[in-house]
Amino acid sequence: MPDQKTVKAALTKQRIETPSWAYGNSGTRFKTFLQEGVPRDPFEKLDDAAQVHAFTGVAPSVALHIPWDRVDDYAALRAHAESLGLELGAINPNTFQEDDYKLGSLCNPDPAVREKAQRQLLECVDIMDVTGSDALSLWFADGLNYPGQDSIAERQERLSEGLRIAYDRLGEHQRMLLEYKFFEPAFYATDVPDWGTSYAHCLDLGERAQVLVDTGHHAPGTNIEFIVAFLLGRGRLGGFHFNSRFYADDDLMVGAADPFQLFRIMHEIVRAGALEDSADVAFMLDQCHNLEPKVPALIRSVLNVQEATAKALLVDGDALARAQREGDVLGAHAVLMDAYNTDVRPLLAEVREDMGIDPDPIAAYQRSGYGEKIIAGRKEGTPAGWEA
Ligand code: PSV
Ligand code: MN
Repeated sequence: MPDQKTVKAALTKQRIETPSWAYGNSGTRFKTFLQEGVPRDPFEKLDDAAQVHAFTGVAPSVALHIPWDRVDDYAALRAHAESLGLELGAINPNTFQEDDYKLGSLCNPDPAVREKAQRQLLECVDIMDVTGSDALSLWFADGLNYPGQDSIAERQERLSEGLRIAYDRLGEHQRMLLEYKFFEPAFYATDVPDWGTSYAHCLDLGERAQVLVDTGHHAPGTNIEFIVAFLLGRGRLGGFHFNSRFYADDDLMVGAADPFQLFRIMHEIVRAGALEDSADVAFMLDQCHNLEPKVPALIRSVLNVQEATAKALLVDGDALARAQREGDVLGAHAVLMDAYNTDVRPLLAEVREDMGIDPDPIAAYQRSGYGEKIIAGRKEGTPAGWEA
């Protein structure tokens, strides 16, 4: 059995990045529901993120989305993050909310639009230089709604060209993450629809290009842990966007829809030693909280990732390997299920006590009065959100 000390040490060192956009207003295709107390700018998003970190102890970095988080002075934003004990994480260029991008960004048939998108990626690398972020995290809404609308093959060439320009601009300690999504907003063909397409582009680009797995971006029934295991084996798993889905890209709190899937993913991570910092796998959340209050929802998500991780760490690797070698199908499955069925909440409570934080982060947050404080203090101004 894995010893408790090792398991606890791994849980203490785990890092989960929260997305700036999860603190702002968001919505469904039909409506953006406004919440009270929502941050009005990226600085206030960081204030909220600091709460998630304060109560969980494992969420010290925040991903930014540009232009949603555009500021005049990124050094000041970085300084604000550092004053809160935070770091600025992955930079995500948004090339999907301008009219120019109606027919795509890097894959657009119009060279002027492609150039505009390329410039936007380069601007994001400039921002990374100031914020100290190590990852340029790319997702493209590019795709087609109708057969014949554009050339699928030529769009791949345009994509290669645009990615190459951004990749070549990266500094030595920076990397590119390429996220895929099987549909939406395009319905007939998406330009980076799956991990295979992303992987192929990453191979072309070079070692510092890696695949980003957003757990909501697969067809129903896809075996995501297979993808994770494969990419880990090739050194090309750059990170995750964790969230839950019941139907499409639902962006619900991770671990809400299928905690067993999350455990299976974390099992592959632990097996490959990829929890270690040196593995450079970024564990990021990518969620929208439309009904539930945002800060406690993010805390809940962090706890869900921790629980799945703790269970994965409890898998008896020796017993599993033995059963697998002997072809003991039921025995091997039982080893995995024993770990999954363990109630890890007491163990995590101990980990938190050892870290000097409250064993029940959600209750502690609710007691803190922060939720009431932001509702009272952020009455004026425009709340941050998808349209901002
Ligand atoms: C797209 O659905 C996505 O998963 C990408 O990561 C975006 O950057 C993010 O959601 C926010 O729109
Ligand atoms: Mn995502």
